[in-house]
Amino acid sequence: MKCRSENATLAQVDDTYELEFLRALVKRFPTDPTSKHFYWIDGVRGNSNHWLRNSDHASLAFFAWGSGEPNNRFGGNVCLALYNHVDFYFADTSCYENGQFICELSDPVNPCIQTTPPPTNSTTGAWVQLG
Ligand SMILES: [Ca+2]
Repeated sequence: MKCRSENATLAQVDDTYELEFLRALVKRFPTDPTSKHFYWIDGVRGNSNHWLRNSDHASLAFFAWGSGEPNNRFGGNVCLALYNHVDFYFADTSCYENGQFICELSDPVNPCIQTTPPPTNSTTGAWVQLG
């Protein structure tokens, strides 16, 4: 998994503060409104609508679903992402969608984001890696 190679995990979005930090960050990246943009965060669907962390399989407690989500559209929506068509709130989606990975280091003050292309401005406290 992409984050693990950086000694990080997928971003664990545990509260409104982290959510809004990441929403503001991803909104700095170029977005084509006619395309789908997914930013993967830590969460995998267990049974029915029970969501777990990938890392330790703890139950997710914080959700910020976008309008109409989770809808399990076309079935198999077992991955969790911030999605541009719901203003970068949570969406359940197929893990096979083409998305970017938001990684989080164990230091919660310094989350990192891996994506291309880079944001137009660097963000204090964020760390950007191309590739
Ligand atoms: Ca969905």
